[in-house]
Amino acid sequence: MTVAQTKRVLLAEPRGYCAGVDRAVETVERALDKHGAPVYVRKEIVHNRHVVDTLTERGAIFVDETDEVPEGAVVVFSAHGVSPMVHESAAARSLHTIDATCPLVTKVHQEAKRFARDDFDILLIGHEGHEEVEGTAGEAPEHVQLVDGPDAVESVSVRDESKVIWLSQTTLSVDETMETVNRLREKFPEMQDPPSDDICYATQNRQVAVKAMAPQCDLVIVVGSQNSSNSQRLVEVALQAGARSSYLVDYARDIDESWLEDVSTVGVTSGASVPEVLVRGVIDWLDERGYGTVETVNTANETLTFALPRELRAARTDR
Ligand code: 10G
Ligand code: SF4
Repeated sequence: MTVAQTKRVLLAEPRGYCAGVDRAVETVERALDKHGAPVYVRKEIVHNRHVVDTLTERGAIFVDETDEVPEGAVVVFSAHGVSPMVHESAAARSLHTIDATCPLVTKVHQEAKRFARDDFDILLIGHEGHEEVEGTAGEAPEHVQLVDGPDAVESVSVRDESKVIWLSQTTLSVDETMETVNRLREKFPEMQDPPSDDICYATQNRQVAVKAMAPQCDLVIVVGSQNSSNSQRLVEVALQAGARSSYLVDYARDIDESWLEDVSTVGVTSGASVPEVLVRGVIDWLDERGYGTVETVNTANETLTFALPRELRAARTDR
């Protein structure tokens, strides 16, 4: 049978927006409705080019730090969370803050605070420089050490081996994190586990769906931006699970035609910060090139939603 006769697309489910992203994007939209433009947003509300560009067109102004926001203006904190220092500096400038931190990130902040209060050494598994890790570590900088992957374990040292706990960023590779944890436990056998999973349901579900799909795929296209940690992880998971090749693209126009050489099955998925319209664009692009059959690979059904920040809740029911 020739490749032309067997071309098909496998579409991972779940994919795309998680509950925290949905809430964060809507928070900026409702803040614009309520307060009018401009509304300032500290950092990218979520790590997606299209989302940031669309909100910019609507009147959002994205800044790196609160000192770029005029005194008294409205500023939204991104879904990835902020350290207490950021809250303090916003208060010092009398900013009107709206916090779009995902409740599942806030949960990790609470864990960090609690274990710091009990004087534990907290080993925070995550990626150096990522905003979420900066926010979580900022809750207890004197107790938290960042562990950026299995190879970083060697250099970790603690004060008291009987009072050690690991926590993590919410968007990591589940398998790589377990490898890091296993190495940490070899070194610190008494190390405690987090009270509940820090890698969130959405991250886990998207990785499970990719794992189910990847062994059948010659190519897996992950829709997502380069700075999106969870989207990057989906490319790694696809390759580890047996996909012959995998690439991350913001838009269909970023796909290189040469990736389709000798490809019969293309897997498609998207990161937690990616609007479905971008996945549609990829599906249409593939359809135009003969990949017209689309089969869904479903490994979970997601129903979780989060309420908007309190001051914007009325605006949501008014819609
Ligand atoms: O995957 P990361 O953390 O880079 O973020 P994202 O904006 O691409 O996806 C949504 C995830 C978060 C807001 C982090 S909790
Ligand atoms: Fe929340 Fe998970 Fe989405 Fe992050 S990836 S915003 S923790 S649901």
